[in-house]
Amino acid sequence: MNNNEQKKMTNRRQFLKGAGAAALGAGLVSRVSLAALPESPSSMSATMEPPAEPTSGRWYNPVVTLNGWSLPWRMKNGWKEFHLTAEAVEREIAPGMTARLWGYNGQSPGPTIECVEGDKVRIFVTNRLPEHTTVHWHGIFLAAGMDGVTGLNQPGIPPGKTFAYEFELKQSGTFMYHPHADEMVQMAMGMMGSLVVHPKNPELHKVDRDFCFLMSSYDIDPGTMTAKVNTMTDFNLWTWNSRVFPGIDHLVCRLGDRVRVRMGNLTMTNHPIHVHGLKFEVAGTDGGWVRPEARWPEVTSDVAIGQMRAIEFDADAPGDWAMHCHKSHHTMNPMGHSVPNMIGVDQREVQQSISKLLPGYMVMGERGMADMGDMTMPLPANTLPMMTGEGQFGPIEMGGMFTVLKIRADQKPNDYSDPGWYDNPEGTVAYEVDLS
Ligand SMILES: [Cu+2]
Repeated sequence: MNNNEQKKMTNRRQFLKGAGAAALGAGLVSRVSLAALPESPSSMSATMEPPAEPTSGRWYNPVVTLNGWSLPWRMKNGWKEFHLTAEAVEREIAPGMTARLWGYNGQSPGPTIECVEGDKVRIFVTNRLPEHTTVHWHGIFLAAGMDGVTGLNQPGIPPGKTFAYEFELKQSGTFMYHPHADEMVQMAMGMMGSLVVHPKNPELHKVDRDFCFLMSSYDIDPGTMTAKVNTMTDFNLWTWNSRVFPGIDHLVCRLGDRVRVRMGNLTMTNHPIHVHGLKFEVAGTDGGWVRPEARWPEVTSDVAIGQMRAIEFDADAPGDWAMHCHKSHHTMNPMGHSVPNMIGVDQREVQQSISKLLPGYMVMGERGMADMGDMTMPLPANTLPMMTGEGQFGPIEMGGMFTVLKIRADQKPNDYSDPGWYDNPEGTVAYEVDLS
């Protein structure tokens, strides 16, 4: 054995001893039996799981993942053990459209991982994808060998294999996990999840409701199910937790609640997130908590690519309030983006001639495009109209990154169920002026 070979062997041995991700090869798994791994539970549903109280380990105030859930763990010799499985999934983007994506444990995004500052966590990652993958723990302070960049920090996890990541949490805040392997493909296919580290003292940064979601974008042609992975700019689905309006959970709050919304951006552009009806402050980033004296009031916060923002507000205004990305193309769904601007063009003659060839043909856009909000235009299978959703006063004419913040005086603590539309007190709704 020459020097170089010896060095390689030593490195390999040190690697297996624990400085780097511990490789559990197929042989090893069969020797120790699969029972050595914690369960890797799976969910097929896009229904919000109510906040999951911790069943073991340190107590914390759990988060609520929009259209999602938190991953259970087991305690083993002082370690909190989680098990992620990277795999192909089907995700309902909104009723009427399902996408074939990649994700974790049956879902895109994967389940939220919740732990507590000071926890020692061991996260097993089993790869059921057709290519190698890794997991990067975005924002977490850890040993370089646990950081998950293929080639730089570890070899990729080959298909069929399981690796373990181990770290002790030295911080609290809002983070995320995603692959650092064939990233363009794996993130365009929906591989990501939220990672929340709660403060060791549950009284610190305490809120009444703590929501979280990740932003991702997809390019899925109407009538198809699989995301195109080479798209650079022209995405047609702008999602929160791989859902679009009207499929995104409403943020239901009780009047007077202190509310946190944690959001991360893994799309290829920035998203100015705007909340109506009240003001908020950025209380945390993926670098940690913002000191109270360094916060300022806002109603829109730009979340740049690769950033996380935790905004906090007092839910002091009862009502139904829009919460959305302020880029108007990001509150639209796929169908209809190729319609030319026909505002002011008299299309009656055209309609007559085309109707002879295509009975039922209908011109669009003469008065703007709002008509599309209540149009029952036949759509190709498995896609969504550009503008959709129905409110108490008619079509909401939105899609994409849009949902409703519902603040109610009579909402029970810890009740996240939909209270229905706001009953506006008499005399508080914009009204038509009688000019007769
Ligand atoms: Cu946006």
